[in-house]
Parts: sequence; structure tokens; C-alpha cells
Amino acid sequence: MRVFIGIGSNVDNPEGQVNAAQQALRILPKTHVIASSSMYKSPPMGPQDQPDYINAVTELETLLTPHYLLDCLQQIEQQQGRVRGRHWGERTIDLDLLLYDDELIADARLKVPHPGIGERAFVVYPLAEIDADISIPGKGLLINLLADCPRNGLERLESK
Ligand code: A4P
Ligand code: MG
Repeated sequence: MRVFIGIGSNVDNPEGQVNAAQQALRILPKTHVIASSSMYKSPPMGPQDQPDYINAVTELETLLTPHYLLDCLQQIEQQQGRVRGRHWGERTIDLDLLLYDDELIADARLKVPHPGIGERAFVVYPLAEIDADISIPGKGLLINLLADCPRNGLERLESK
């Protein structure tokens, strides 16, 4: 299955946190990392009294089921000291399951495509860097979402 993971961090060395999460994704069972976007910096969505975020998107090929993969992502968040605080607040690491093949999932634990995927510059631009031809179940072509999504201060960083 073709899967995209959104990675975000804004405390405790965010670039190091994103790198560490990508390393952890590399060693998941039955999974290969296919591609990663550049890292992007952006002002916080949500409470403004928190540091800027570093975000990236990683593409995986995996045989893991969506819910098992979510377990794995949450385990990686735990390993990296994620503490759940206020909604949309600061975090050492956040791993979101953005897309799982062409599946639509909406249960108590898991919503795929990730809600808000189309409105968030820090998701849409890195996704398009990996593959501009993606189509998002229920939302249409990524390229059309991109056209309607202002950058909101999103900046691509030079090195990965
Ligand atoms: N969950 C449901 N669907 C998914 C999915 N597709 N991927 C459930 C991951 N988790 C999913 O997540 C809460 C619950 O969502 C999980 O237990 C899982 O069962 P969480 O990570 O604990 O909560 P959260 O991340 O604080 O809430 P939320 O609403 O998911 O926040 P977001 O949407 O992740 O946004 N600004 C910038 N510039 N960049 C950012 O990356 N991130 C956030 C957090 C705020 N502002 C930001 C950024
Ligand atoms: Mg999250």
C-alpha cells in the first residue's frame, strides 16, 4: 500500500526530531521508505504563543494495516517523548497518517485522509514535492488543492 505520513515538531530541536522519526519509520516491519520531502518551516497553526514548526512528509510502501500503522506511529511519538498537551499546541513530534492508498476511513480512532489535509500548507506543499499527481480520496486532485492553498508563511528549507 502507498502511504504518506505527515511529520511535525516545534520543540526540543525540531529538525532533529523529524530526522529521528524518519529513522524510526525506516525500521518499521513490512515497510519501505520510498521518498521524503524537504523540511519546511511555518508559523504555528493554532495558538500563536508557540515556536514555529518544522514539517515534512514521508512516503512509505507498507503491508501494515492502517490501524496497526497508527499504533506504530503513536509508539514512535512515545519514544520521542511526546506529551499530549493543549489542542494544536506545541509538541516534540506529531505523526499523522495522511493517506493510505485510496482508502477512506472514519472510525473513532482513525480518519483517513487526515482531516484538514487540503487546507494545510505544511501538508499540501511537501506532498506535492513528492508527487504533484496524487489524488486525495473525497477531495480530488492535489494540484487543485494546492492552487487554493496560500503558503501562509511556509518556507522550504535548503537541506533535507
Ligand atoms: N487520529 C485520527 N485520525 C488520525 C490520523 N489520520 N493520523 C486520532 C493520526 N492520528 C489520527 O491525535 C489525536 C488522535 O487523533 C489520535 O489519538 C488518533 O487516534 P493527537 O496527535 O494526539 O492530537 P493532536 O495532533 O494534538 O490533534 P490534531 O487535531 O490531530 O492536531 P493536528 O491536526 O495534528 O495539528 N502548525 C504548523 N505550522 N505545523 C504543524 O504541524 N500541527 C498542529 C497539530 C498544530 N499546528 C501546527 C502543526
Ligand atoms: Mg496528530
